[in-house]
Amino acid sequence: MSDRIPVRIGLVGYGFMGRTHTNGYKRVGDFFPELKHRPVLKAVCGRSEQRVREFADQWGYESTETDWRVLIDRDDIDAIDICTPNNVHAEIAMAAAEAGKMILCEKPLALNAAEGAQMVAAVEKAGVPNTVWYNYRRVPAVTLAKQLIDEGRLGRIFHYRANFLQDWTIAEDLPQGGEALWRLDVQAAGSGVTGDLLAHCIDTALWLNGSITDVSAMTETFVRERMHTLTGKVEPVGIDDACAFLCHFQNGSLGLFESTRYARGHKALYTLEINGEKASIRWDLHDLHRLEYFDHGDDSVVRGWRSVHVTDSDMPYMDRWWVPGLQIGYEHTFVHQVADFLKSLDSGEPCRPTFQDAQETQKVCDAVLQSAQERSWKTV
Ligand code: SOE
Repeated sequence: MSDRIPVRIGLVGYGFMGRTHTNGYKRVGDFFPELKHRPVLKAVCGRSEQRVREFADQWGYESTETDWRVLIDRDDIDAIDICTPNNVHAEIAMAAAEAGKMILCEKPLALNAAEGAQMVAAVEKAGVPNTVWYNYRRVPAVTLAKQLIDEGRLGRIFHYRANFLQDWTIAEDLPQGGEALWRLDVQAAGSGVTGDLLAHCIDTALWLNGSITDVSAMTETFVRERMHTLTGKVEPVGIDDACAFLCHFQNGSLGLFESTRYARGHKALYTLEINGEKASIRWDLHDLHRLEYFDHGDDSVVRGWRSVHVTDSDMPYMDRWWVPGLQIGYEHTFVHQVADFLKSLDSGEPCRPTFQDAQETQKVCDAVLQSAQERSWKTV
């Protein structure tokens, strides 16, 4: 460890994402030993002094703060990791950039593209390394899909289809707002499934299939009023519970996206399918270590969908883990993102998606929400 360059992490927020990121920091050194940079769990910040201490003790952070401004001011912090609700990403990121800290920001980048633009300008002015945690790019099967597309194996792409389906907000008596349920509060989240779930699908799509030029969307809010945890009053719900949109990609292909938190029976079913002239691919988060592949070039008597078990050591990231046939899961995508971030510090190359990349997703989300509101096609 002595010859390693420490990257002293200051984590803001210790919820679900605080845990996934911290797990990534803790495991990366064992599985990517060649990296010159190494994360050090320097400080975690949260508003409740007692709970932030408990988190620090459990996960191994050296110190705690209850004010993110104090954390950013500390000389012994190199990188700020933002795991807060969406409505404070911008303020924290801009202050961190100004203080010259590296920034790792949980998705989505911002509440909207106007805020995102300010964040991009701040990191570019400061010249600080930055990345956004769109972790599904780093599922080995999804990274493999990217390789196959870039190798031209699919040929011209005609269709891109993606869904992200959940069912956890169906109950009408589920409150909105507060620590666990801020995703239902439009002030904290910015939007509903569009910014939370479709943003993942859009990020992957832009990466795999290039820019989206225009969109036509519909949204619905099925439960229009919910008790607000913070005010104790029944208040209007401002988020989209479901959203579906059509789009054109720059490369001429057509896109179809759907997301909802009202698909009874589905917990986190992210699926994508891409149909090309020569081949098609299909992927499903519930079976994340498999990539379905259909190659029209196969001999017709054996032609069909193959289910590629993405575990061999020549598959993306898989030389780091176990032996062929033994799969990895969700948490490893965060280990991969940390590894790629550290690698980018070693090489000086950006770690994608950068704030600038994530801002493209933000622009699509804005166009989707605007299109749904105005019931018309919108240019991104
Ligand atoms: C919402 O339920 C959520 O936790 C998202 O916020 C995450 O980004 C997604 O990966 C899983 O679902």
